[in-house]
Amino acid sequence: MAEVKLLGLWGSPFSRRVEMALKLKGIEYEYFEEDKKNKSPLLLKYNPVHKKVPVLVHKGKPIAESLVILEYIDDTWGDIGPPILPKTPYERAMARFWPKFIDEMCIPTLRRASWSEGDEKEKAKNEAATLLKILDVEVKGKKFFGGETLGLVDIAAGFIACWFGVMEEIVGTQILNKDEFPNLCDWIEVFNNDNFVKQNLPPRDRLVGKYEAHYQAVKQARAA
Ligand SMILES: N[C@@H](CCC(=O)N[C@@H](CS)C(=O)NCC(=O)O)C(=O)O
Repeated sequence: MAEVKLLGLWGSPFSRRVEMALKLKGIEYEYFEEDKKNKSPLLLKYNPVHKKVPVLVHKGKPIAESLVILEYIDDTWGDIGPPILPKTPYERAMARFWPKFIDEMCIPTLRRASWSEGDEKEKAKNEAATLLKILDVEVKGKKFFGGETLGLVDIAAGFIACWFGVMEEIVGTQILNKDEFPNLCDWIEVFNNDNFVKQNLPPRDRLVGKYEAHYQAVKQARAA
C-alpha cells in the first residue's frame, strides 16, 4: 500500500494545488480520481466533514483542505525539494494571508462574476475588479508572489491564472485584462509558462469542455 495517497479530481483547482506541491517536493503518491456525483467510501470516510477533494492520506492518516495539506507537505518533507512556505515568521504569516484572501474572497467572487446574470453579475464583476487590483498591487515588481521562486501563494492563486481564464473565455468577459491589471497579467504569463507549472495544470481543452457543460447547465437551470 502506498505511503501517500491523494483523493482528487482532475479539474479541481484545489486538488491540483496538492499535486503541484507533491511533485515540487518529489514525493511519490498514489492518485485516486473521485466522482463528485458518486463519492467513494474512501472519500466519505476520510473527509466526513466536507466530503470534498482533495484529501491527502499519509501513513493511513487523512488530511483535508488544500491549504492545510500544502502546509502539512512542507512541514513533513521540509528538507526535500524546494520550500513551499518561507522561513521567517512574518513572511510565513503573509504566505498564509494571501491564500486565505484568494479562497475566501477572490474565488467566490470570480465564480459569481462568471456564472451569474444581470445585476448580480455586474455587481460581482465590480467586486472582482477591486479584489484583482489588490493582487495586482501585491505582485508588482515580483516574478512570483513570494519573490523569485514558486511558493504557497502562487500555487493557491493558480485558480486565477488558469481556471478563471477559461471561465472568462466561455462566458465572454474580460475582467482580467492587461490594461487594468498589468502586474497580475505578467504573473499569469510567468506562472502559466513555467515548465513545472505547465505539467501540473489540467489540459486546457478538457477544462473548456467541463466549464462549457457547467455553463449550459447553469443557463438551463435558470430558464426552468
Ligand atoms: N476549501 C476546500 C475546497 C475543496 C473543494 O471545493 N473541492 C470540490 C472540488 S473543486 C469538491 O470536492 N466538491 C464536491 C462537492 O461539493 O460535493 C479546499 O481548499 O480543499
